[in-house]
Amino acid sequence: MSLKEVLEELKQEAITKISESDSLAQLNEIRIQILGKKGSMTEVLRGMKDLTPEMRPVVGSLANEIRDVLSEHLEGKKAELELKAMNKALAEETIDVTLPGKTIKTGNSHILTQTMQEIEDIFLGLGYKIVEGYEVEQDEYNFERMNLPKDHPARDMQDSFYITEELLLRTHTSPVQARTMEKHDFSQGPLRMISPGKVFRRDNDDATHSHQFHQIEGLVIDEHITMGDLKGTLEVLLKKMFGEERNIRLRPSYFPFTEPSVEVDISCFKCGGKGCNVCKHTGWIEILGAGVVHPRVLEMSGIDSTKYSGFAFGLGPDRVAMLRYGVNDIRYFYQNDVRFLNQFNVKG
Ligand code: FA5
Repeated sequence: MSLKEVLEELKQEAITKISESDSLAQLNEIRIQILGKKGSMTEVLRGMKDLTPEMRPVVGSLANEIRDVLSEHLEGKKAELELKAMNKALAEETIDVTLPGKTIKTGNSHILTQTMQEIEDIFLGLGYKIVEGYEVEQDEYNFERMNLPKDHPARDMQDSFYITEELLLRTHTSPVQARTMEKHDFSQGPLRMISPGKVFRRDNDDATHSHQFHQIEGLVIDEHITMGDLKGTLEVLLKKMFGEERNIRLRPSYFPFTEPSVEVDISCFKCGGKGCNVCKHTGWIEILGAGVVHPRVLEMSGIDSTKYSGFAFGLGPDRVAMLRYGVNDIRYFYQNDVRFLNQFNVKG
């Protein structure tokens, strides 16, 4: 067989091998076998030295031609196999976008936050502003300006955590009254505010007492404000919170910063007033302390008590939430047990 014929045969064989190969690795193997340094093509071309000088360029150019043809076939097959591999991978990695996704647990507001926000919304609707106070408060504002001078016996009802003699964790939200009153400009209209926040007392923790709890202070100051305005406002609040059919009752009480002072009860929402374990068989549930602002409190904050009067109240949202949701121990609110807290996940 002449060298030319050998080359032609090699070409045909190589083309068949290339077209039959079914992986990139195999194709690479074939390329080395034919065109590599020790490949069959190189082997054949070594025989060129035995050719006549006239035949050498003829066979040489044929060899180049064959090399080009085979390179083309190799490239073509390579592209074909790469495409096949990519399509296979795409088919295997297909994502079904209709499958349900992983649900992410987002948590929810604490039930006390939800309760306070609900109360805030009611008062915003009545035209009140929301004021924030300081949790670390001066004795001056927590007690003195609330008409509780040093050595006043009523200070015993609200024993505090002192940081220094003059600095303490506030025992109620009432100091926000003084801080707001002293800044208020009556030429801009009456003062109507609520102030929600944390308060602290040296109470022994039990089912209805916590050393840290919440209060929402309310204060309205204008000309001619009376106890009637207080009653009407609280009626709106408590009916919205506990139901339209609730009645409210004011009982005389004592706070140094209000005169007269009252405790406010609502008719029991469980038994409707007949008497049950929730209302301790009285038909009524105590919900907040309130009263007409003491003239001395107004004067100490620079307000003319002969012209202006006002009402104030202090509500315990922890107790409101306990009553509304039948929680029988206030400490559950502060134990961060998700089994308890998740019950109030409004998002479900
Ligand atoms: C006061 O703190 C007054 N500053 C409220 C007030 C404001 C009266 C304005 C008049 C005018 P009292 O100590 O009663 O009042 O507390 C008010 C409410 O806070 C109570 O009705 C109760 O709901 C809640 N509370 C009091 N102590 C605790 C406690 N240890 N744990 C949980 N809630 C409490």
